[in-house]
Amino acid sequence: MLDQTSRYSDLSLKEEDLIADGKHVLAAYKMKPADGFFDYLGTAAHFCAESSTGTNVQTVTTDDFAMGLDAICYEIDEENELMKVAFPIDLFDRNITDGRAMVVSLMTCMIGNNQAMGDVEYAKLLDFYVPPNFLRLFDGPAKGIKDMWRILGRPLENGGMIVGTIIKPKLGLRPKPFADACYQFWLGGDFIKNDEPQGNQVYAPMRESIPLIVDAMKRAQDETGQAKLFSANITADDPAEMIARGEYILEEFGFMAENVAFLVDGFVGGCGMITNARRNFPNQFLHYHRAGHGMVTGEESNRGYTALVHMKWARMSGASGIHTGTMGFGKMEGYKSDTVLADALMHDVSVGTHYTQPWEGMAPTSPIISGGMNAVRLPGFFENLGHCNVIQTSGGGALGHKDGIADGAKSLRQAYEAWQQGADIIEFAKEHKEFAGAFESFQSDADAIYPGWREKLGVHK
Ligand code: CAP
Ligand code: MG
Repeated sequence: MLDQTSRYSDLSLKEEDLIADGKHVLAAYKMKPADGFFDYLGTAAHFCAESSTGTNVQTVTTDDFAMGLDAICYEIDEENELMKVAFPIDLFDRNITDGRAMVVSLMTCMIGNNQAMGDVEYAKLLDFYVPPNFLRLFDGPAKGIKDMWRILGRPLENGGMIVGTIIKPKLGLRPKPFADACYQFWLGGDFIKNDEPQGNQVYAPMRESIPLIVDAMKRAQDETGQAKLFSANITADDPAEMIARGEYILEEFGFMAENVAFLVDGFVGGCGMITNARRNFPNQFLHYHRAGHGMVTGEESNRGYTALVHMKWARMSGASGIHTGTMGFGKMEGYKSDTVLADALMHDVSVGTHYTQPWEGMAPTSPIISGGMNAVRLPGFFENLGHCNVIQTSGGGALGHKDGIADGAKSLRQAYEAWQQGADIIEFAKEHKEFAGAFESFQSDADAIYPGWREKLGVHK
């Protein structure tokens, strides 16, 4: 196989110069060469060829102009299996409709054919940097958590936790019991989402479910005097189906259209599905569910990309909110260091694992914290994250509360309020029965996090 080191690597390049120049997307990979082919730099060079202008042999058609678009390996640290690549931004595809850039083209080059090369044992995209002049060509979010705070009458800065749930069972609930559960949750909570597989199943046709959900929302708003929010799943293979679902849902919500977000299963659906929703329904909060991401983002996966990369792509594609995980406090894999994910989504300059990214005013994407959470687990989560400006959804953590769904919702809000106030959690629980009820409902969590809680709360069973 052709050794392409001289053409596709240049270790004299300086990262700060590449950033100052503003003409390259920079990418850090964890990479291990397969045995029997090239040395580390040679493998990195071949990886760059396959990710930009080359293949495994020299082609007669390549001219100087094409070579100017070569992706270049500019740094390696073999001992730490690290390589860094500079991709000229002119490699990437642009819309003929409006000249804007597209995430799918970044993915095709940065984690496309290079993911299964015979001479590369593995390569995983760890982090990337986009120069501001290129970043502004991506849509970015149209709506965000601030729009939810505005609807809920909260402060538009630090408006705090959106108290949410996912109506369980994940599948199998027919329209009336589904809507009844919604009403109950909305008596104490703010936000309800479809679970990611729920849509238009034969036992719960959307045309039956949505009108009942709208009615439940109206009754809960009347009962509580507070606005309520729903995230309806419009995920579908066919863009026309997605648009038909979105239009139908907006028609049914009518003057409450601002109260409905659109849920899209963006990992399995792909970035095109996110853009279809983002560009056809720019007035709706775009809720990105990431089910399936674990196949590439998991720590044990040495291929694909990290959750950090996933979050950055989601913000660039225009997600208003994306599931960010529970940073080790819930049921899914996660790490306390995952706060870097929230940073990449929310801030105007985010410090990643390998690059600091200026977002130059691109709207933030709200972290959606979900997966095995409940009122007992929440204070520890907030302590680690350092704030509560997130959308939080607890399915089992609300619908599994011993005193019912409304009390489950109230327990979540009380957990948030307790942390916000810096209160002693057990003392706060003594004064708030729904919160105390969560300790009794999720006793193994309470035992693990607050040993001795039974005596302190006077619970004897
Ligand atoms: C949470 C959830 C979400 C997970 C996805 C579930 O339900 O509805 O899909 O949060 O994980 O089905 O597990 P529970 P992530 O609250 O009952 O666990 O948010 O990490 O993408
Ligand atoms: Mg789910």
